[in-house]
Amino acid sequence: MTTPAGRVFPAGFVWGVATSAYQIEGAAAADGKGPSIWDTFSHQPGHTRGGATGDIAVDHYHRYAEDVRLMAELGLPTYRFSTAWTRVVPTGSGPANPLGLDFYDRLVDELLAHHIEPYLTLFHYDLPQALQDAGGWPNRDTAYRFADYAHIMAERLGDRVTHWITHNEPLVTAFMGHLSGEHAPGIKDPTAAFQAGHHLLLSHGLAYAAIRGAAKRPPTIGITLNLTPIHPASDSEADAQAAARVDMLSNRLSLDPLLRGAYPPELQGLLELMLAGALHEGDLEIIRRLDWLGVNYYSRAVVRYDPDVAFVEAGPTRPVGHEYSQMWEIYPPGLYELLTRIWRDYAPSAEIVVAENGVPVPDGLDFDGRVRDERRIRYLRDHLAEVQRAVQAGVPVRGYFVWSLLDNFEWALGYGMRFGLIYVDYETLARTLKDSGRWYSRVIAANALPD
Ligand code: GCO
Repeated sequence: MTTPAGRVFPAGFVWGVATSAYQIEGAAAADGKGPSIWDTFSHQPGHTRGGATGDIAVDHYHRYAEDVRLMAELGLPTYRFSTAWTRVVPTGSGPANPLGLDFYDRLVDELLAHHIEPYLTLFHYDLPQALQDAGGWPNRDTAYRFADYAHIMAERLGDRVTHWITHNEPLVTAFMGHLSGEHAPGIKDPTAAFQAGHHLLLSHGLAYAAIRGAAKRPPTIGITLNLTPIHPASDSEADAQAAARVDMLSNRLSLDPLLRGAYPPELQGLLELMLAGALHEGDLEIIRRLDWLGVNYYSRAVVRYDPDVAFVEAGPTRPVGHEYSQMWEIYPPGLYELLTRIWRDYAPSAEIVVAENGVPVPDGLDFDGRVRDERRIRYLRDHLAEVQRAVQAGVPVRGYFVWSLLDNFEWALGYGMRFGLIYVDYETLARTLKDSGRWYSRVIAANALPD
């Protein structure tokens, strides 16, 4: 059997799947784990759909060995997961909890025993509640506590873990956590949102240095950003400007400091106001430390001018005649647009990896026990074709991770959204490989898209 050259990925292309601690682990108070802001937030009424929490999630904490075996069956060469800060340092500062560290030690060993390379994310939204009580991300001190935690992790696991991710989607924490309030800690305060964003980026740079200082094997350290092409709803000048403003706050606000060492000059006035006292001399030098950039892509946004929306004066629209998933428009060319834009606008020395891509599909077990999630297969195939197009256009994309390995806790949306390559029965917690999982396994084995 031959594969047409255009369907083959570059040699050494990194294939993986991604998860995060609070979304899968459960065991919310086991073995000395402290509470995080997501434990608090999900337990307060009205924050999550159906009052869902991550108390049990998919019980990965107790079933990790089974989950690693499933990954091995899929032929996965890498696995991206996050560690829960409050397992390791229950109150966010002070001594480490040996039992929490032991869990990640066991997980890493289990992965390596199955020839699966860990990609370890240090922060995926679950800030220690004790640090929130002391001011959370809007408090500069939190950035230094994060670096201490990074040091502890690198000291313990840096002999076996090479690939590190400091933060997942810092602007989601900043804006959904501190402006819209849809995510923990549920704050609605623009100044807090911008200051949280700056301290998250600062803590990335501080953690970068901490990991380098403590890891025994030379690490590669990245950050993952949710990036979204922003398109205007019409040809009007007002819509074009609205799109540019949204782009500034959702994409350039993190890309520019990380890859250029400066905030977008167009935001100077706003940031002087919002970051008054928070932006210290030297911060931008610290932030600009990066070995690789993880691009999380799900969809584009189409916006129109709306003077009633604070700051951006722009609101979302849903173009008719397009395809939608349960959460967003399905728009594969957006991934090509994003990858080529990053390359064209920034030419980063940092490597580029697609660190999350996936789709919620309301799938379920058929009569014969199979999960026929054809829409997910189509989504993944169409997006991987766009990755290939970007590679052919000269963008050095090094890898691709599917969100997610398993169906899991989708934050404010609870368990309603299924993103997994593996189906989870939330009553029994039984795992069933979906058709998309089988399909992805073939892609990995061939390092190519099937015809
Ligand atoms: C995020 C996270 C994931 C989500 C996924 C689907 O993007 O918020 O990285 O935790 O589950 O993106 O929304």
